[in-house]
Amino acid sequence: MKKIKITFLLFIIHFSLFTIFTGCAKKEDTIKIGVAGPMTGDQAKMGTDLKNGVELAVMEWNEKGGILNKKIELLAEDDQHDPKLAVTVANKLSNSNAAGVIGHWNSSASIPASEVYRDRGNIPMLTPASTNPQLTERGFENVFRVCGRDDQQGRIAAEFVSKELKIKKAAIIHDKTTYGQGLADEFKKALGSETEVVYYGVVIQGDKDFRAVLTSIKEKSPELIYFGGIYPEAGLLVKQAKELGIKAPFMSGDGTIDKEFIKIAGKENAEGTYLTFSPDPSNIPSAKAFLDKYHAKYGEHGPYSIYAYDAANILLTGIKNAGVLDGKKISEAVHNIKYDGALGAVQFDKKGDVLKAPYIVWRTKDGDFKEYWAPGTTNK
Ligand code: ABU
Repeated sequence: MKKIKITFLLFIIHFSLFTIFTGCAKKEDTIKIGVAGPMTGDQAKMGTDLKNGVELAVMEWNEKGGILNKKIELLAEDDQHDPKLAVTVANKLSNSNAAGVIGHWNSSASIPASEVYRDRGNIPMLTPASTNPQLTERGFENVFRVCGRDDQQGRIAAEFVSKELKIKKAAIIHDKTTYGQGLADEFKKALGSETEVVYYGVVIQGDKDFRAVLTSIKEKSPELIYFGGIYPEAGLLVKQAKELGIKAPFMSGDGTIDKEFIKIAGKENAEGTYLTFSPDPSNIPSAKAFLDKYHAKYGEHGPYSIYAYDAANILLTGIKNAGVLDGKKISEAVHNIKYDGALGAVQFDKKGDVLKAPYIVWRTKDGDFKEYWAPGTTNK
């Protein structure tokens, strides 16, 4: 009887170990990468653009056989642009053995999430969109930014306002987020002495009624209103400013340059808004194949779809070059890449920032965004 019991016990142990090992082996049949951003909520359009760009890159790699003889599996996570949720998402992706992550979209999510990825094995994190300088100023070896920085775009916005528009009185508002406040402050810092800041104030992200702030701004008669923030609030600010009879043009940054902004503001109200962003990819020959594929599969691209696509391709090339699923080694490989992507040549400096990040000024016209001004040029 005792012998039967021992045999039965051994069988159970053997069966459990077999299940565990085959289960693990099954999980390791793929190489996982994460994509994280605001997939639901008021900024869901940005998360979706991000996911689509990454998904397209993963599909192309899988069609060519994957990496290291394995298919790539994409894990999409929603941080709802919430810093605490971003940490939860980062832990979840780390627990799932993601070899790298494309994301997050918001600087306020990317900064806390990057600490998790670093602490969980230097998992490389490539953000296509987070522009706050602090992200790469901390010297993390696993953090990369495929886009530019707010000190760069704030400077270009300020040069345009002071030197090109020759604005004498400007109002500045921001949404109190890492990105919004950071950008507004970079803009303020870079303004020439010829432009006086007659109002500096805040709005709360998620609020819907900005009439009190706008009424205070109107009393100061600024010639331009600069907003550091994202399109849901930017759209309402522009709409309500027009309703209050404010004639001063609006200016904002890359967080506002999406058709959702025009939808929320209303086509007529949005007309003449200035925005800083990188040049139009439709004029970049290397972007054509990506844009054609993206449009056929998902419809119109968003501002950061192409950045997400290039970021995913760089990460996957890094994994291939490293030859192992080790965060430190993949991060090192990404640092060494000179990538020729849809956006052109991409290479990182020691901090993980791109070597080149051109910003220009766009302007809304006829319900769309048009390139308007580049540093060193004039529209007069
Ligand atoms: N740079 C656009 C908005 C995303 C962020 O940096 O928070």
